[in-house]
Amino acid sequence: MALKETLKQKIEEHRPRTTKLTKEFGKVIIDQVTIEQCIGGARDIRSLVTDISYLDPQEGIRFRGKTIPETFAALPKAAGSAYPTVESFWYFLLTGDVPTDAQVAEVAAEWKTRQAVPEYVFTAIRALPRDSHPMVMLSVGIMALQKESKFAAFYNSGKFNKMVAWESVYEDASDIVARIPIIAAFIYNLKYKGDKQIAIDPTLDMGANFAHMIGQSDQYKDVARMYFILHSDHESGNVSAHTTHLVHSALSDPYYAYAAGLNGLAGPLHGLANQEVLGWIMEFQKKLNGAEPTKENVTKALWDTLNAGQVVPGYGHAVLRKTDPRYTAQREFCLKTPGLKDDPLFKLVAMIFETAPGVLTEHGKTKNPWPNVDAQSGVIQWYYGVKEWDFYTVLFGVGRALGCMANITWDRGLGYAIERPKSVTTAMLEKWAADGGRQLS
Ligand code: NMX
Ligand code: MLT
Repeated sequence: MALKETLKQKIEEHRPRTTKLTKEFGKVIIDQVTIEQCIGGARDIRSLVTDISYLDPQEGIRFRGKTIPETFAALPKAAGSAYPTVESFWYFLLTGDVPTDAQVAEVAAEWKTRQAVPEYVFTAIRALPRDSHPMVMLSVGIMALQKESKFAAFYNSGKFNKMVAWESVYEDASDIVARIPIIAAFIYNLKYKGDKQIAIDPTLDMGANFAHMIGQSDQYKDVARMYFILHSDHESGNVSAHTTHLVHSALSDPYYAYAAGLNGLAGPLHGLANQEVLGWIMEFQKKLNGAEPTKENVTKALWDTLNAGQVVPGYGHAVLRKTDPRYTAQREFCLKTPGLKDDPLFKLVAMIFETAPGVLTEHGKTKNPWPNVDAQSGVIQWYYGVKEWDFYTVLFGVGRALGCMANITWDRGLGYAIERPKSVTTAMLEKWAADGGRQLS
């Protein structure tokens, strides 16, 4: 069965579960909210539902119930590669099923029919100053594509129907995931390669074609596949996924929603941390002035950052309390890649990994002194020659589209409501504080 038919069946089978929960068990309490959470970024409040991925603080992410190694092991691989195609992962994220080779081939063929980007999108990006941040360019590219939205057209057709609205979200979602790597490659070539563009190779899978379009080596094809899969989804409370979900909950179409998500991803505490990590490392190397990095000088650099009131980029997490398995997956990739494991930058990142958790623990503020995904990702890009580190968040944004688009397809399938949490005033909090706590009604 084709992906959309399978999805239709799954959504229809799932709907009664959601209806039963809201109708029969809607008043069951699953959490309570403290003043600290209310002021402190809604940390840990259980108020979102997704079955696409789940983040355990100790274990890290599971996609559709599978850890990262289980996901990589289970999915069909790209020809001649140890890594799955992004197309197979998309099928898996949407349906929870490991696709057959034939099902993957269908997705790949479908993406090829969707991936042509209209010229006006490139014209809009070219109109920006060349020194605009590449995340601005990506966001503008996605917004420019909005006029293509099938969901918006369906809404405006006068025939809008909640039960089938997910189908046009699926169409937009599929167009976005097929086109975003093309836009990203265009931005890369525009900004850093004098606008020398490389045409799509229609014989290649998504990751391999991206490598080809940015003029990369064959080895980079696996880097792209691994990178896009690892960055795809981190349950739905992170800034980019939550923003996409929130904006789409107003029935803004997937283009509006994902451009908003990308704008959140561009924050230095979120996706932009990958650019910050490389910036931090380069600054540190400059200060070393040719000397070898040691535990002592890395410790000093970490303290200099902390004493200047800055965060150590790539460390800490709002949910995780252990080393991010996405960090580990990339570290293992480095360790098994001849050349990369002996690369001076990898060695420095490994030294920071040895040093930073102790320094952050001594500093005593962060609840999680361990590295997150961003601490390791830039080193791999750098090694393969993608040295323009302000581009790294764009790579994150290409991967994150998979998770955000799968989530909002299901949001519409299950008819999730417009999101609208309740505000309180400071005076109310002060009154509840003085009363020694408010009884939940
Ligand atoms: N370096 C220095 N201080 C830190 C760090 C860090 N890496 N992480 C947290 N803290 C501080 C934090 O600023 C806060 O200080 P204050 O009380 O003065 O406001 C205190 O520790 C408690 O914060 P936590 O509760 O541990 O972390 P929170 O959930 O608020 O924030 C992050 C999570 C990820 C925003 C935070 O750890 C951070 O800023 N890390 C560095 C940036 C980064 O790597 N972001 C990428 C996250 C992954 N991603 O790709 O999105
Ligand atoms: C992410 O991948 O979105 C980040 O790790 C941040 C998060 O989960 O909050």
